[in-house]
Amino acid sequence: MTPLSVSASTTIIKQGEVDATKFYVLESGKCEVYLFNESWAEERLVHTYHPGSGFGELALLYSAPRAATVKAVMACKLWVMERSVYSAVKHNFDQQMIQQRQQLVEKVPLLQMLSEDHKAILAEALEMVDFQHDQRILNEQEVGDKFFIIREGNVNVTKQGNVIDKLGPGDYFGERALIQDDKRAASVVAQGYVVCYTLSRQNFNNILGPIEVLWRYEVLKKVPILFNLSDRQAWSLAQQMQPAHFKANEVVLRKGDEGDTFYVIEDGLFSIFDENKCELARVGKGSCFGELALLRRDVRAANVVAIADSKCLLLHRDVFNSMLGSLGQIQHVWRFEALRRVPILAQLTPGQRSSLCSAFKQESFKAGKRIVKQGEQGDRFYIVESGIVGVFKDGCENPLVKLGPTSYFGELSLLRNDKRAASVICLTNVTVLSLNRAGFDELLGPLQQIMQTQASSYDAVTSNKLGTQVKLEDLKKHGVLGTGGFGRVLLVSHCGKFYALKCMSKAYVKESNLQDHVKRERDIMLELQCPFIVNLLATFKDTYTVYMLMESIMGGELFTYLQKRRKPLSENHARFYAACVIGAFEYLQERHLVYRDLKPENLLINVDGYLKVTDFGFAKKMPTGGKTYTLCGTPEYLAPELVTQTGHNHAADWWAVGVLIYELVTGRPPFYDDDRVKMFKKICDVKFSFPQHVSEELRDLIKRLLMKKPAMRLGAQKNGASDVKAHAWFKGFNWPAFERQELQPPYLPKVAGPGDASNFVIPADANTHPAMQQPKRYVSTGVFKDF
Ligand code: ISQ
Repeated sequence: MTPLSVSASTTIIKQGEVDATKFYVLESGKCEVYLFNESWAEERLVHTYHPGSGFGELALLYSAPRAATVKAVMACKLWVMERSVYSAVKHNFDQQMIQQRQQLVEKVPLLQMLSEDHKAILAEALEMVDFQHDQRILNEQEVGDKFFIIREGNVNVTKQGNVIDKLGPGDYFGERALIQDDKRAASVVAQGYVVCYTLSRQNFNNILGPIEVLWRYEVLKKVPILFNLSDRQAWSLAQQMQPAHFKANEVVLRKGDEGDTFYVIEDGLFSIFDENKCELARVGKGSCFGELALLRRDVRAANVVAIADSKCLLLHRDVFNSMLGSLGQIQHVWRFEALRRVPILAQLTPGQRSSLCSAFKQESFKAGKRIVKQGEQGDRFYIVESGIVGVFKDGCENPLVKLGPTSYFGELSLLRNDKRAASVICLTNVTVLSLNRAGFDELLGPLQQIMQTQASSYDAVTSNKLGTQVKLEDLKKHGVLGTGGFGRVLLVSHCGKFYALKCMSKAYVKESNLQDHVKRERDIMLELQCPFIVNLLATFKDTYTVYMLMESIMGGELFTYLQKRRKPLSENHARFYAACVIGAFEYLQERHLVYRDLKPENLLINVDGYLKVTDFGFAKKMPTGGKTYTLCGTPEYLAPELVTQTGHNHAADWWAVGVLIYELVTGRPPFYDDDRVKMFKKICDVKFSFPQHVSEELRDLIKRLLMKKPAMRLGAQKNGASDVKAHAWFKGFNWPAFERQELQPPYLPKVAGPGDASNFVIPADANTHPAMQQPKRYVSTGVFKDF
């Protein structure tokens, strides 16, 4: 904090001021707080600050306009904290705490085999508990389901009253409870004040799954020939493995025998040796051998003998094949799925995509390697499968663009029979799928028109899911669907079909520093094809504006509908809308995307009565175990970890689902308070109550979605959205019919025809609203060049 001295009558904070970033603590003097209100038409004194008071704390969190004016009554000494300093200090501290927890998790042998991601998830889920001197933490002979790691203090381990061990910080006990109900072998008693981290088996299972399956899963994920298995496939295989015991000196495999089983060592030690008794390797816990037997009928390449009494988990080729098909097929299926995510290929039929899978060749390149050279005649088309490549032109040091998974390159020289227009160099280790000219012509024929369009007018149309060429000037305008600071959403038509066209002023986007926001929205939405998400079809730009052409959803915002009704929804009605949001979030979570802006304003009612999520400006790709720190969303819907800015992930979306359902059935969000600081405190304390009419099932569901700890939240655990869909509140809800969109909706909006925009309420001042006027002149400096 930095000191600040002000003289009497200085205004320290001014009501309405935006971009505030400072928090103040008054050391000496006196300050007065004034509030201005339109109806009073004057400023009124509402509070006085004395030494020791702090004010302006919201500014540490985000740029909310100041809620009141604070003036010094006399000369004052203050201390000032800047948001950037606060964030840096806090972030540092939080990281240290997380690291400390992770280091403690590392010490427990049972947990060492977990992947780094899983360790991080577990570390976050640990609960802190404290004990007073002499308090019993565990009781001998009692069945317990919790394990403990000591954070601070010391404990005695006692058996029949005798101390048999002493444990201190970093030591752990009770870990067998994670595997099974076990009578505690000893008691543990606090010596002085003790703080522990703890987790129950039930919570562990909900978060990561049963530890014994998890352990096998982690081993399977490390076997090279199984790299391409999806998480779900590896998990189901792990569940199918059978235990086997081997005595010391027992022969497990003989060289030359035909093999059909794959072995994972759970405990013990094995020697692998050749026909000359020459030892090739010794392998122990967590290693595996015999994996080639999964791939093909073949003879064993070496002998394997148990050196000590050992335990293994076995997987038979027939089990593998019956569950997943052959490994060759798996590679195919995996590639088929990968190709589905390539936007340009989304319009191929499954049959066409399947032929593509076989025709594509997988190639790997090390970081720094050049795949395509500018000026050379090109004869291959590429899709990035993993890693990042840069497109370089004319010896320029910086890449023009970076391309990641699902992006493609090399199509220009094939389409135009021309030399390569740029070089493509790997920025990381990269795998690509490549296709030669014959395959490109034969299999990608249907797409060449689209590629041509994109290639020939990168400045007019950059991305397009329409399948036909649409030009901005061909769109006929019919009306306004929405307005905002960014610009407006218009109802447009092309060849008799109606669309929503979101027009964003480049000047506004640039001034508000939202370029990344807008680009991310485009990139993410173009990849999505989900019945519960508004489909983005094409993007355009001209001198002053960027445009997003979307399907038109004509029933209006859920927000408007709720306001018009003037009474909350029935639980049945809310269940249907909740199901739409759950459908969208399930789809996003499977693609490792977080949405971060759930609220009724962002839910549109389709003519068929189903909801669609719109506005993906805050959405972000987030790998498993990943976290992000940018504060975004609507205050009422923020999860505690967003308020405290301790890092958030998809669990914050499930929290917002809890808030939404609560708002739908009660008419207001659960933590609402006029005073933002109080509202944030209520969120962090998870302080809310239910009106009487809310059913027991719904109370339970909302409580499970509004869990303070993200890892404990329904939807954010091992089984993902399935847990939410299986909750008692959805008992009897026909999910399969719903997903086929055959379930009768609770409300059908009145829409006279595709051009009827009457469900969209445009403010009366829309024409005088800045967004409705000519866009501000702003000549792009290239920030939208790849839009
Ligand atoms: C789709 N249809 C109607 C209105 C819309 C507003 C914003 C985004 C998409 C839309």
